[in-house]
Amino acid sequence: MNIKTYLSEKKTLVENALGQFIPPVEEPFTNHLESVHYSLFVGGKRVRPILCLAAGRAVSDDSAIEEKLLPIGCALECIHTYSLIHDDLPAMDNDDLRRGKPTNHKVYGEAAAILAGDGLLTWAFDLIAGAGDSYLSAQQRLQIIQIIARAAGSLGMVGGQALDIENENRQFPFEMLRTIHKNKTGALITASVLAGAVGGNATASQFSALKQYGEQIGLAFQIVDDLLDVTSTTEELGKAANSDASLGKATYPSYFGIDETRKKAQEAVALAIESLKEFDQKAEPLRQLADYIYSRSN
Ligand code: GRG
Repeated sequence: MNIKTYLSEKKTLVENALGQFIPPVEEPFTNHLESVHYSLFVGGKRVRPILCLAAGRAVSDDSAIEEKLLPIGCALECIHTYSLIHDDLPAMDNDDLRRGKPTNHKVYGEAAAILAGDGLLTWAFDLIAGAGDSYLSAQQRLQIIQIIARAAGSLGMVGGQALDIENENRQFPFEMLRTIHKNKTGALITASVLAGAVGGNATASQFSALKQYGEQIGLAFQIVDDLLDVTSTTEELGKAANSDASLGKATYPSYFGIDETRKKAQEAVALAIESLKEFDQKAEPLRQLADYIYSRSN
């Protein structure tokens, strides 16, 4: 399989589903919904939904499994987009550019940006709960809600973001950086894989292998993000380059230098692929996604 074609097909699938599942821009909430649509449809690689679909396919013989997982994938993208909108706010990273376009608060103002994030976060759980039984059983939806809520909340992404902000301009042991990355970025990526695993009826041993896979690609994803911040341009990234240093944030390259950091990302990718050794060819997209995460350019 060709990973570029795979990614582009799945991205289209996810974006069509987002168009179907997200409330249209209509009265009386026109302005609010316009700001929600702006950030959701302005671009993005859709990595989390694609991981969810690929994990479901890796464990399921149901050829319609990806379609059944679309509401979950879209919910993950809503949560991810909310986190980016809030992360860009002046009270957080204060960024002007995201996904190659002005950030939500630059276009709609801070209050509207906060509310766009709030709306997306809440809508995500409506989407999962409301995916009918023809998609997933009530038991599966409940389990998926818990996996995603835990990963997105105070013991996951929100907690990681809090630690990240508290520790700006501070020296701290590497272990703290690991904890920040694991929660801020890794938790939602791992949850994306696990939500797909639950939807695809993974066995206990498949679930635990996919957990390891998710943790390693989550780590690789953030290490590569740290690397791209120092090696790419703002144009290539679609967001400000060198923002970590200007915000006084510690990163993998600031502890290990660029070459050693690259090795660490490669090691994480290798461990992710290794954790899929018991899986058949249906896991090929997951294997190639791990490589893609290492080689991505934005
Ligand atoms: C505000 C609660 C809250 C959390 C914010 C996601 C996040 C936590 C902060 C974003 C800061 C950042 C750049 C993290 C590095 C990894 C990351 C999440 C990058 C952006 O994700 P991509 O590359 O973005 O998947 P696209 O635009 O492709 O969806």
